[in-house]
Amino acid sequence: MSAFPEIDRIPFEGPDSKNPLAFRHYDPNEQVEGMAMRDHLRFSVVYWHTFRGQGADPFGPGTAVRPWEDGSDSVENAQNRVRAAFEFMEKLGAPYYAFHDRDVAPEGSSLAETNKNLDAVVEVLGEEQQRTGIKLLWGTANLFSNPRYVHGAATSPNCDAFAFAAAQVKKALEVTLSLGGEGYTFWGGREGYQNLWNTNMRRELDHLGQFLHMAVDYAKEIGFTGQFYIEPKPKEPTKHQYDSDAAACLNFLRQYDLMDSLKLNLETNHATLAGHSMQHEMEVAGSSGALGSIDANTGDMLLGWDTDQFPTDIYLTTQCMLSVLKFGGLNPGGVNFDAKVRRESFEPVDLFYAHIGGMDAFARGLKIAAAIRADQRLEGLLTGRYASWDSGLGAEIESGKHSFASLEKIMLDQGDAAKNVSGRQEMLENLINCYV
Ligand code: XLS
Ligand code: NI
Ligand code: NI
Repeated sequence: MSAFPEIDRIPFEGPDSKNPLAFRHYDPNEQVEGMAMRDHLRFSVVYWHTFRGQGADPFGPGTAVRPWEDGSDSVENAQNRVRAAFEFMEKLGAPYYAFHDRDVAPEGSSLAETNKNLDAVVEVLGEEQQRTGIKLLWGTANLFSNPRYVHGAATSPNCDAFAFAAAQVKKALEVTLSLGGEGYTFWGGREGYQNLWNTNMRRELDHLGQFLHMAVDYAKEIGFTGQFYIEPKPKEPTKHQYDSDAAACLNFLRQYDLMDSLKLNLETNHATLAGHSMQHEMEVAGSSGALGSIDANTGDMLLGWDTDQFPTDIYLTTQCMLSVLKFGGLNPGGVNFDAKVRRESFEPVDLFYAHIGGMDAFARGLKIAAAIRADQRLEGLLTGRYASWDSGLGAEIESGKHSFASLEKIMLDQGDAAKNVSGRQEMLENLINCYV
């Protein structure tokens, strides 16, 4: 039985198409900088929002109309949902998906029963992957919904919560491996604090470091070679999440000797909640060789919480794709739509409109970014700005030939620094707008 009987495979129809169920910019086979768009963008659909989101908010229950659901929390319903999800992804033409363990299968009354439920659904996930060729971008474990994690998982004051989380991640890693997952993500969930009076921060951070080392060790043990990611977010659900932004995550990874094992999975709405732009976060991660994957979405500047909307802003996607190209691409990461349709967009077809819009916005951003790079004007201006470091004194300093004393001598002789050149911000902003 089809879950989306009225919808065919979404075609690419080009920029002039008026068909709302067609791509106008995402042509998976189009070559950009010598590689197919499909391989640059590596689009991924998230299971939690797209197949578990009901549209509930603090003021009212879910509104989503999902005819394939039987309303129960049974394994059978979960298995049928998998078939609906793969029909959706296949019709959309998304090559990847991502899920939390608890998105796909219901929890049982014990860990053993929960694992059994998960296995039963994972079997269908495997079958559907086989049937469609759709792959798992990354897996993850939900270490935040169950009340046992009320005070956190790896950072809980209750060592049993830590132990249960360890068991859960162990299983999630096994499942990710069995499905050929290309990565595994740690988003902090409730790893943070609401109040410092009841928090031993140092101890909690040490535990988190230990937890991640256990994950890395277990991955080695079972032969999981996928990429691990840590996903920054500054707040929600806790007041302060430990993985608050890219810089905080990098500091944590360095402190606990995990830089070689994890990269960052950056999410746009989390960047803005942290008071940064996504471009800032991408530059911070990329500059440390830690740009892993992106959770593509957008917030609403007038609301100020994690609204996880689908990205449609071409300026934003252009910035993202400029950074992606600059730092050598996302593979094995991808553009993962950690985004949800609005509560008011409750029909199944809205899931298509939302993803088509996001994919087209990123495809356009990719094409614009490639045009900016091909033109080399931006690059030329940037190179020129640092020209003083390319020869003479600058080159000598960079190569370590100088000290405070030798530089003092030079400046005493010279009397003053050479004149500065304008930063030309407005000119550069205008330049970018020539391509957008
Ligand atoms: C929540 C996070 C979450 C992660 C996966 O804000 O974005 O959805 O991506 O656990
Ligand atoms: Ni996310
Ligand atoms: Ni989010």
